[in-house]
Amino acid sequence: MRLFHAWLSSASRRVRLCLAEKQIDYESVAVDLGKQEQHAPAFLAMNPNGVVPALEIAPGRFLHESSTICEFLDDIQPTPPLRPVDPYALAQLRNFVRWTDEKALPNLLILNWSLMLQPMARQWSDEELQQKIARIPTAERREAWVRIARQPYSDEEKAEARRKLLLLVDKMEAMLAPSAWLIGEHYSLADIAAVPFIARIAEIAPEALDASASPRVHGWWEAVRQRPAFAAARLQAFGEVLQQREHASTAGH
Ligand SMILES: N[C@@H](CCC(=O)N[C@@H](CS)C(=O)NCC(=O)O)C(=O)O
Repeated sequence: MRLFHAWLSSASRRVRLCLAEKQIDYESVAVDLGKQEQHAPAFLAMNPNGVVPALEIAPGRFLHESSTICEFLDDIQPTPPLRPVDPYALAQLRNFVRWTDEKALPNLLILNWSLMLQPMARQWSDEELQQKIARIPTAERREAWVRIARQPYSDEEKAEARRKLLLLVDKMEAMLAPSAWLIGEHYSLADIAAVPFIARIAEIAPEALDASASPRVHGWWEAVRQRPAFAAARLQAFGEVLQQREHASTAGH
């Protein structure tokens, strides 16, 4: 298999975590989101939405949507199982994953893009921007790129995005009352879906994960970080990556 992904992307991280839990070997192909490699025709042939990740499961056969990819991986490699057998618990798992996609990701996007993409996108000329936008296949992402290039999110908007992202912690605190994991007794795709978001919250709002503020999520996060798959998935801190980039650009001058 070949995984086309970005190291800092939450959806990519989700798939890397799943591949690591399953101990499935794969070739890693990094896609540079800043250079819009995800909008190139060759990438759109793998994922028509123009976003990472895309997984090549056999020569010329591709899958997209991180939640779909994870369920596919759980089907083809059943051990360790990452979904409950009980249909009701499975439906709950899917609703939670959908919640992270629909409610948490858009808010994380505002924060991450402001940090990683806006400094570069604001420098594009109108002509460059038009050319780049023309390659983006979805209206939603065309708007997101125009927004980040021309109308940066205000501090109020970022604070609101942060507040909404943190609702995930409250949701998880409630879900973790009966067990150490989000759905049922075992680590599952629900936990995997949450990990990239909590990893980011650990950087931008660590106090939200304190034992005093959210004791169950605190314990969950400790347990997650002890899993060998967590290390294998390489969720490097944004701060570290930014520092490395800074260092590389000053070293080049
Ligand atoms: N629902 C998709 C979301 C994928 C997604 O939004 N990927 C982001 C990174 S986390 C991306 O590729 N952004 C670049 C862009 O929109 O141009 C999934 O779960 O696979």
